[in-house]
Amino acid sequence: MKYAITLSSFGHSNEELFITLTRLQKQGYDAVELLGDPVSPNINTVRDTLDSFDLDVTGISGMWGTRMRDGAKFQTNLVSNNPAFAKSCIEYTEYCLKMCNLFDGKHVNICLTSDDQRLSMYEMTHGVESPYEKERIIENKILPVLTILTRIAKDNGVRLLLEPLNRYCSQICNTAREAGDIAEKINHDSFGILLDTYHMNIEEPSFEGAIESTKKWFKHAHFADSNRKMPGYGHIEFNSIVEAIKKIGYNEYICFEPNLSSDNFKESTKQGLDYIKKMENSI
Ligand SMILES: [Mn+2]
Repeated sequence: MKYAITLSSFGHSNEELFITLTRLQKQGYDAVELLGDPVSPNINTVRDTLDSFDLDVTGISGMWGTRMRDGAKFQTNLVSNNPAFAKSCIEYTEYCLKMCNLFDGKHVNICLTSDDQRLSMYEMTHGVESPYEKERIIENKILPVLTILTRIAKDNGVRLLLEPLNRYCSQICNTAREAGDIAEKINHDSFGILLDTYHMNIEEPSFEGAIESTKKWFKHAHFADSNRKMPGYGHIEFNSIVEAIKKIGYNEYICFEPNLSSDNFKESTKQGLDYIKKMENSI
């Protein structure tokens, strides 16, 4: 297995990229995952800096849903009732796919967030949309968009990976099973699934079952603990997850995607990495 971490996790630190990468390489990371940030990309600077390190780029994490960038709201929702906005979200994804190609990355994740209030939020009534209505949205709105984006991914020599999110982020595609159903319908080598332990911990009946059921499409993993910290800092039992991933024959990257803002982040990125590496070696 190889190990990576999302650079967006260090956004809070205002640390220079060179300093972050120097430490990550020393700590034993093999790669980093870049944020698909169209607001302050500095792509050439990032490329030049990365060139002086022995670190690969796994791929690009898209900025899905609503984020604050440079004090302004940045929104990307692939499921939108506003045609002009929906078009701009497809263009944004294309930007990420091209960026991925430029950095020799393998994939771009996509999450199915929506600006439709009924679909975007987990409301007091719980489970707002009926399964039938969700199916209708997937057939009419999502599959056509994913088909276009998969073609663009193929043209750029990279893969589009659908990442299920927990219910507090989106009402559509919360589980490995739902992602698997979509993947079967797209049925393309340039399309796959990314599973994230933080979201799985909320939505899946079993980590092992989720991983096993998506083995045909499983192309990447995000690791964070139950509280979004580095593994070992919350209460997820990672042993069974690492075992299940190895069992399906996956030996690519495990990419940590922690929120490091409340930790001694320099230490925790090392401790979490060592914790999982040790686990992997003992299985
Ligand atoms: Mn993730």
